[in-house]
Amino acid sequence: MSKRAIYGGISLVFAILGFAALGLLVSYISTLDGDPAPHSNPPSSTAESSLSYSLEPLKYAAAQWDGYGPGYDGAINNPSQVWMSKRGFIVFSVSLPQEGLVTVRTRLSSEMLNSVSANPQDSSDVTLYLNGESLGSKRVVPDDSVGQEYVWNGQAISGTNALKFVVESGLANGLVFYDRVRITLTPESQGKSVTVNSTQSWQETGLRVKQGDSITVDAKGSVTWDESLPAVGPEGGYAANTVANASDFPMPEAGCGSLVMRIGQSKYAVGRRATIQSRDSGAIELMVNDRLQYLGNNHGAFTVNIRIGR
Ligand SMILES: [Ca+2]
Ligand SMILES: [Ca+2]
Repeated sequence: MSKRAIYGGISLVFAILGFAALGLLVSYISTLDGDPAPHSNPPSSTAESSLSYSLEPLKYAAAQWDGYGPGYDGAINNPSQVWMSKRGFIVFSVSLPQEGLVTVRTRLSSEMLNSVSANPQDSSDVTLYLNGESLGSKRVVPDDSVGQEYVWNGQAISGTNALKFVVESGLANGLVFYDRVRITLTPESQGKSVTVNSTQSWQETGLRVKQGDSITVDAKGSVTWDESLPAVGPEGGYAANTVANASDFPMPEAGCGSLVMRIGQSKYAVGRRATIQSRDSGAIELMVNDRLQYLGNNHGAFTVNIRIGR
């Protein structure tokens, strides 16, 4: 066989490989034309009560970007980067079995076409919306082909949840995902209902929390904390620190007759509704914000629902 024939054979092989690669690219692009079906993996782990999910960036539910993208580098089943240019949005859909607190984390940078940048002006301002509600904006690093991890927290619903990453205002230089979008759901319990009597000091709820737990308290009802004044709801009346002997109140900075909470050494103004992160581990106690020595002339009670997320 002549040298020329060998080279001819080799170029033919390269041509075939080239056509095969082109075919793969075309079939990939065609998958982007339609709306990919909403996708979420089943829960991949259950650590205590929380559930974990991961979403592949290429399996988005909807996307629209100026210029180019979403496109990808690497293997379609395991891309090293999924990128999109300038302004736009990408929406992921995830089905959750329960409502609860969610943490969303993924590795991001802005997107420079065929280059990297260390210029802060090449960052992107990325806002994450969960079911239409903003979870806040992050200024993500300029495209460095590596990215950094960004974390958002929100309140998810039971059923289908939409996660929409938006680059629209401020610095708008596109977006790269280097990783799956990882979601941790901490289901919320239905909560416990307790009655807080206005004539008693700190009242045990029978619930205990660990430091860092999230506690949501809802209260209704009315109490009279001073017989010469109208009854008040859980938000109370004027601030206790505007009356005499204010330091005798459990929380002088909270309203007179309002609902207050104690966990370990820390106290929290609750009012009609509050979500707090506990600074201590301990039992949850509640009372009406009134001076301990003047509880006896009070009337009424609050009905309180307490939910704990971890
Ligand atoms: Ca790039
Ligand atoms: Ca009183």
